[in-house]
Amino acid sequence: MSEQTLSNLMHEDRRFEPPADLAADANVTEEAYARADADREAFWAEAAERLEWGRKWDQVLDWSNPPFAKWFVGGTINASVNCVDRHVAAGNGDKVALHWVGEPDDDTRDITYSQLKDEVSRAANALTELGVRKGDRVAIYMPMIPEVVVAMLACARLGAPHTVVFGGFSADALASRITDCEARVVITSDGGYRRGAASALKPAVDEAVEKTGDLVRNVLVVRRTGQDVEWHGREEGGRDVWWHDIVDSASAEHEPELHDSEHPLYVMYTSGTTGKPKGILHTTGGYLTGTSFTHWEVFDLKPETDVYWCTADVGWVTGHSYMVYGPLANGATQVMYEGTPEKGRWWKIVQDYKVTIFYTAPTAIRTFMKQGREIPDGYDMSSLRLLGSVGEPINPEAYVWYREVIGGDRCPVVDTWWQTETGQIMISPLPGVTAGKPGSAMKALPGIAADVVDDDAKSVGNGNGGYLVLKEPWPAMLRTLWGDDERFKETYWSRWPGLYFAGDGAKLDDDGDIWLLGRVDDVMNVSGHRLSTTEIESALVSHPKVAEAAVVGAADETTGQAVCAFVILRDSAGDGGEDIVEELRRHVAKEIGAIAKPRQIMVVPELPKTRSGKIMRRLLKDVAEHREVGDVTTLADSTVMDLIKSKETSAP
Ligand code: 6R9
Repeated sequence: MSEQTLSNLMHEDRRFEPPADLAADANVTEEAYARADADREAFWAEAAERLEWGRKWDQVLDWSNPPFAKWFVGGTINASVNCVDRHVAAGNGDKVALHWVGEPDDDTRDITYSQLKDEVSRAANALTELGVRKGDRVAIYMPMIPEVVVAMLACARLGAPHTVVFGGFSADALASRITDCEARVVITSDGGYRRGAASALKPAVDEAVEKTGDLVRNVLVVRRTGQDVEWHGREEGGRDVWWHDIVDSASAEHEPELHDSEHPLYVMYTSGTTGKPKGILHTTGGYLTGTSFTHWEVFDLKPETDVYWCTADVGWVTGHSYMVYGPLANGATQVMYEGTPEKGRWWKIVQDYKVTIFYTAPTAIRTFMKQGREIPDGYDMSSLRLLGSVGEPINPEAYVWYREVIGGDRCPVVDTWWQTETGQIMISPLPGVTAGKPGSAMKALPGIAADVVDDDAKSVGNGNGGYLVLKEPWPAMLRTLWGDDERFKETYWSRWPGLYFAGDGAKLDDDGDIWLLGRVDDVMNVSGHRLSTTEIESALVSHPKVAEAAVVGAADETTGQAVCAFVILRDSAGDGGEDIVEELRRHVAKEIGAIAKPRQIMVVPELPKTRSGKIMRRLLKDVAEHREVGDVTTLADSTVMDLIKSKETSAP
């Protein structure tokens, strides 16, 4: 990728220094980089010391059989004890762990660490009664209610790896995951609230369970909405059990077993891929070390005073690492919200609970930009002190808007790059150290070795682009793909020996800071020029009338690929005016160059996104190439594609 491309992405050249008070009292300072470089294993061992272990490890890292890593070898630990019991034992039992906010107004619950410990213990006893034993897999398919956290921690307590399937996924998606990891128990709820109405979950579980033969022995059901459900109770030889029947009556005493550091903690299936789902396996000691340490480091968490809120759904890895395991292991007080981001609701929650640290995705930020700043301006968000972003590259416009409008121009923004596979944040500014550049995730964190390389695995050096790789193992790394070691090696480690290939394109700027450019499969080739989708999207979004943009490369007879853009206009732009398409094409040409001018621009009401906020470009590509639209089961809202297609047929 050219110099030109880099400077285009960097047309916002302001730098934001860390606030002086934050820097003065930061959990992690500049010296950490050198300390970690000097002895990486000692650095991670120190991070592991923050946790409570049964038996200490004999060896920090066993990398004798790459790419299969073992961390804290010989150590024993229980994740659930680290997330609840030890905070109670330390005298923090009355501290709120979760400020849970339901979607219906005034439907809230505050849950302290002691209450959480009792609930987790009851659930662990109830699961034991259902025959769940160490090593058994449990599928969880639930809305954002406290019981989902309880269920996960109860599984972790027993050493029964969970696999959480996002509640918006179809019965088919659930069935394939249950089958792949052979889950014998499914935990779900009758339904949940979405956009003001109760929607059902149990029927999808019934359908999925039917499809999986007699694999599933029990379905444990939380009553959330009270809607009617079809019921096959145990008394009539069925498999359904109400949560309130067996969990509420179970004992709140549960003696936890210590598990091996490498005992499987959970399997998380990655979405958006075709064919058999990839089950990312995370284990216990290293994962908990990596997530809890980075949560404390990157968000500068002060557990005594901070109120932390990560808006991710628990069905996504961010919900696992930075809503459940990281924050709870750190004894944080956090907000958990059941609903979707309706206008103003999030900001009211920030105001009501005096949220200090807020972590969300660029797609949400761009949606709020589209609605206009009047909405957040109506709330008092002066409690905020730090903002985080995850899931996609954050374009400079969205970064600056986030910082100014949500963060009152005082909060640093940490743009955190990581993956389901990495388990923990890998590349991010340190809020007390780094002068942030809008659009850049900056540097690998202390203890992490990242680089950008060319086709021959050579470092590209400053000022150049290539592929993002990780050069050294890290504690929360995936251990394998569930049941498929070969595919694990093939997918991540085969391109260049000894390097983990993340699948992302990236550039190093002149200072050596990293700019993520999206998945390498999102790189287009137009008349022999490599163009990044991120760059053109960023150019489109910098136009005052555009709220969001998605760009795909569609097959083109003359140019190989052609740029096709889908844009959502800001509310204030109305229909954009007659010449909007031409206006935007000219704008891209001006920002990047004529070569990047989209062949086609469609103004659309919505974009197809996964629940984690990633735009599913392959579906847009289907539209751009006039094909039947592919599998939409992983979309947060599967009707979006119909809207887009109807736009296409009505276009002149
Ligand atoms: C945590 C999560 C991983 C992919 C990753 C990359 C993209 C995530 C990013 C980012 C640029 C960031 N990604 N964070 N790209 N800047 N700060 O999102 O996990 O769902 O597995 O997705 O998301 O492309 O490879 P996951």
